[in-house]
Amino acid sequence: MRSLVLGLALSSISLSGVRAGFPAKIYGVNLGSWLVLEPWMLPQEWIDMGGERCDDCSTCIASEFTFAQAYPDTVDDKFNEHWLSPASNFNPLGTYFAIFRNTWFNQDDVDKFVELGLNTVRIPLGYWIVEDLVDRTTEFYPRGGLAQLRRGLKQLSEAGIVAILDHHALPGIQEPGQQFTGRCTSDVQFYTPHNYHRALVWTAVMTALSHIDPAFDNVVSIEAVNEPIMDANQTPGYGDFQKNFVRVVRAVEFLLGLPVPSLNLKANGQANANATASLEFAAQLPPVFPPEIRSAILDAVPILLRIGVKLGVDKIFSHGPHVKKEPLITNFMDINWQHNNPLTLPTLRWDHRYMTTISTIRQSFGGVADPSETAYLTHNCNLDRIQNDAALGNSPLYFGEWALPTQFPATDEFLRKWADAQKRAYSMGAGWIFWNFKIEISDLAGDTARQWSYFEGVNRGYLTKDPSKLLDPHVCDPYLKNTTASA
Ligand SMILES: *[C@@H]1O[C@H](CO)[C@@H](O)[C@H](O)[C@H]1NC(C)=O
Ligand SMILES: CC(=O)N[C@H]1CO[C@H](CO)[C@@H](O)[C@@H]1O
Repeated sequence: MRSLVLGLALSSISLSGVRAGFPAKIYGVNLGSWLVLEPWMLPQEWIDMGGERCDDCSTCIASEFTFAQAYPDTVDDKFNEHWLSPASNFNPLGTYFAIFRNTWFNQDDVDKFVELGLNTVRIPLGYWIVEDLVDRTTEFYPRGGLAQLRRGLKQLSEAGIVAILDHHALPGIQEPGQQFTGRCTSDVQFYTPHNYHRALVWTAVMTALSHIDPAFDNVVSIEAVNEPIMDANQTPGYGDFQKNFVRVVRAVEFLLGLPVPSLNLKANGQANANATASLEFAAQLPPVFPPEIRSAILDAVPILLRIGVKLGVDKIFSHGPHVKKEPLITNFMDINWQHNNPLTLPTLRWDHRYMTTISTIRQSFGGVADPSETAYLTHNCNLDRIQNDAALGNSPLYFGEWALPTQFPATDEFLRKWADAQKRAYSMGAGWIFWNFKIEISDLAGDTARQWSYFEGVNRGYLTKDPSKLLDPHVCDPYLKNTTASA
């Protein structure tokens, strides 16, 4: 379970003057292991599907890639069952067949989010959800995820919950030996022109769908890259990729008819009722958008047209007006995620109006605090991450992944305190998103859910039913370092 050192990831968001659809305070959960499956979170279902367990996840069927490679004929059906198929799920009365209730993400979960006052979800996605980007001679992934994403977004939207599309698993793999990249391998190829290009095409497709497809109405933000390698010396070109990510988002929006005030671009008069035809004007984008941006958008057009046909929604592309909402909020790991001179946001001044931050951090708890209750609480009660990031322009900022794992056996009493201390700290920023909404409850999973599942944390009383509340608002009083400003 090496993935358990995942720890805590920080993300920061950039706002476009107004909060384009984000709640005033983000209280959310990740929909982890839904469209990017990490077997450690549902070990029994994974075995039942035909997967395997091994210490080094590159040596057995322990990721989506190796699964799809091993079961080319059944992989799509198996994953569709995991995702939950709407076609087979609803009977004519619109109620559920009980048999499908145990699939990973369904209406019961959405209802629970509402009951628990959650207002945001972060949805980890693989590049393979845009199926045309997959080179099927060397890359193996299930098909059908996009229909599920649309189905889930609609359910969330009806519940008033906004969504972040998180590019969690990148083409070429962005980090070695991790299930969350979709393939456990030491062969990391994301940081290459070919794969940066594919990630930009993905971004263009997702940006266009976010504005055009009514199913994407509650999408407020797209995250560029989840958890790149932390040593910036090993990620050549990643800074430029992040700039290009913003440029692609803004260029697509401009072509669809939105102004880009920071670039002095007024609403585009050439945008017309045919969205894909509008995007084909990418060839004539102003010079502030380099050739790479134009080619990414032009490559996205036929993909969008095929998506429309395949999902039977091609009419969405020809019924304008298409831009119904604020510009998307571009979302990055914060600057402190990487070391060795990572790109800092100030180099992106040209788009400052829309993007105020890049953010990055991995905090495996061992590196930050000694394995003791006091050290953990002292650390979180005096967390200076938000101020440190703000000093580097990485503000506003939300905490994109957090949970309750410990490097020592934790008592219930400690978990209550530690959940409170974390929520207290993270709420001083733009808010927080827990990893994960659920974890499988099974013998094989053992007690993983106790420290990694939001639902289970609430059940066991570590987390309050109202996310804005703490069990003990004074949890930090004994731990505050009185030299630092306390809140
Ligand atoms: C819209 O434009 C695309 C080209 O991007 C074209 O293939 C399609 O036929 C057009 N649709 C309509 C309804 O005109
Ligand atoms: C670490 C420390 O000295 N904390 C103290 C800060 O102040 C509060 C209230 O005055 C004390 O209760 C803490 O012990």
